[in-house]
Amino acid sequence: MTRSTRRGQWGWGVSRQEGADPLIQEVNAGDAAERTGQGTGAAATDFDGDGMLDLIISHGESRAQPLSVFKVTQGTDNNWLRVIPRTRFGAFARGAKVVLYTRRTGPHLRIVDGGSGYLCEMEPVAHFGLGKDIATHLEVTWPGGIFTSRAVSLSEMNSTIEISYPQQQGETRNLEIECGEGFTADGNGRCIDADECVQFPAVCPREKPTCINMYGGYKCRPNKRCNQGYEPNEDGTACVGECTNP
Ligand SMILES: [Ca+2]
Ligand SMILES: [Ca+2]
Repeated sequence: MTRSTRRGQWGWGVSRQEGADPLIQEVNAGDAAERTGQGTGAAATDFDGDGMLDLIISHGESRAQPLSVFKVTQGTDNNWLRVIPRTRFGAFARGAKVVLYTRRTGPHLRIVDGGSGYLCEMEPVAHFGLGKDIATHLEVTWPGGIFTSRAVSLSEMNSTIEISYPQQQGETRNLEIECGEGFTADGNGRCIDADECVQFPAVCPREKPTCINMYGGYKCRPNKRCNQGYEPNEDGTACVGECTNP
């Protein structure tokens, strides 16, 4: 969405920070400003197959206008992976959940959904932009719960991987599973959180001796005594009411 002002063409940007609500702020559209386009919709897809998402904007709600295609010109040496799960009939598997595990940045999640916007439809592909990170393991869960997992080799980085519908539940290719830091493989080919507090009882330093297991990691906090009915908060800086089961 854009609007014209005396200062130029402005639109809205959305950015996300972990653990916080999305931040919505007005930004200058810069080179993406289209003063004459009757904008009606947009879709992100890898239009030219170079592994970077391009933006296609359709125009002309009430009259003919050409499409606009914006190509990304930064980050051309970053790693990426595109994953296409299929249904048992070979169609794009809408509703499939794809989790990609990496060496440094933990798991990345994509849902292959309907992806539809007004007069546009997103591609049914799980696209992962990885920066300098390397993918190691891939899990796909189809609607209905059937699941498969496989290793991702170095030679498969920066490519598109097709995932066919498994012949049987829990079909797993390659038993050498590398889940990345903070995760470990279970017996069914899934990557699960490693409980560092149990695996390494002395993992926390003396000044913060209490270990709190977290998804993909752990935290250490100081000991704190609380009155009956209260418990330390996550950081050990205050006492809060205990959660009780009804
Ligand atoms: Ca592209
Ligand atoms: Ca953990």
